[in-house]
Amino acid sequence: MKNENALFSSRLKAITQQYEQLVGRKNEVVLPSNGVFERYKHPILTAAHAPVFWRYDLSPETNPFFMERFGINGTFNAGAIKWNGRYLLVVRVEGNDRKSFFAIAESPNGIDQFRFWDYPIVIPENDDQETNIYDMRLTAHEDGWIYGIFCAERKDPAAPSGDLSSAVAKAGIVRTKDFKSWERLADLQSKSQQRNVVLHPEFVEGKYALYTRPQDGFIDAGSGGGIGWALVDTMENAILKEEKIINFRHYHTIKEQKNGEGPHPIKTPKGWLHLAHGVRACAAGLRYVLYLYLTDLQKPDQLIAEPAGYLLAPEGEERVGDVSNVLFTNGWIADNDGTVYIYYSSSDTRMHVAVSSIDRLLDYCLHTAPDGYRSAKSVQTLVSLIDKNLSLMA
Ligand code: M1P
Repeated sequence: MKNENALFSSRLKAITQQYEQLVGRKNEVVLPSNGVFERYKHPILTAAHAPVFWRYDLSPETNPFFMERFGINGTFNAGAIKWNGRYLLVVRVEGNDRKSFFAIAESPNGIDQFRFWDYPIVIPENDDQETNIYDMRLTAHEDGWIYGIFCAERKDPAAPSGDLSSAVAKAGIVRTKDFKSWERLADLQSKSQQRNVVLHPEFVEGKYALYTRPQDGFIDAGSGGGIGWALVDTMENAILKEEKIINFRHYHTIKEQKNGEGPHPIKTPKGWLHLAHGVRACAAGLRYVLYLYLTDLQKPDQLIAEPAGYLLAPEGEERVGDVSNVLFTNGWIADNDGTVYIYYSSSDTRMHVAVSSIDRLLDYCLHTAPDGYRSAKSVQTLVSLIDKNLSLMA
């Protein structure tokens, strides 16, 4: 028992030290960048950022070997908001048991020192209890509430017996004013399955406006043509009546398989700036990348500009994780000085930040050629740039 207590003390000390070093570590900008955004060297959140008192029972009587009692598998796909001067992420935390839940991590500067609040968010359940919840988008709406829309996943009741993987995705809705107490509203009613549903921050035509992602199945977007747009009368009993596609999928692009709105768009002098994910299929499986598009200020459902290809794609260690070759985003923060913090996760495992500005992202959106959908068009774009540059260099 004496030895076991010594073991307990030394393990507690070592693990607490390791945790404090990790959480207090300064991040470092990676330069030179491509000019559009800067990546940071370290992930901002990993499974090891989960507090020691979440993972371990701290009593030597009930945990004499100081072993993990609640394993954390990943911390990813976080919604983001600036609140009382602090950078908050509502993180998808996944346990070793494959269940996801939400927990808030807070940083003083948006790029490092993210620390989880003591308790995860307790999301109230509706009668139709879901099995898994994940990927919350936060919107501080002009009605005064902060809404969180997330994927509520349940086993498909129509699945044949023996099929233990077919599921149904619906949009769950909660709202808060203090990030401590959360009110659960009815799930969004929709004819098709829905994931990546996002609330626009302003009323449009006196209604709540939603970005949607109609999908035929749990994984396949199928006949769902891309990112949708719908107006609903109320968030208390939100019903999707009419839905139209505003950002289409296309053959042989980064979003041929599926796409989905990221966080809610940022209002800029030149339009609403949108961040989304696009998915294509290849021999290695699905590849998820992030892209931007711009829509009209008065009519947020009208496309103004969309650069060809991706803004951010997995690099280095980002390529590897639970679901490899994936970048996903559902959070960004635009500061008053125009700085934009893009929070993205890699391979369903960890969180990162990339920093840009509204001016730079608008410049990228408005001055990068759109997709011509054929190699010949891409060559034309490149040749005109070379012509221009060679004449400047002559
Ligand atoms: O595993 C990659 C992503 O797969 C899904 O994305 P989509 O909604 O486009 O189908 C989601 O489960 C997402 O959480 C996950 O990161």
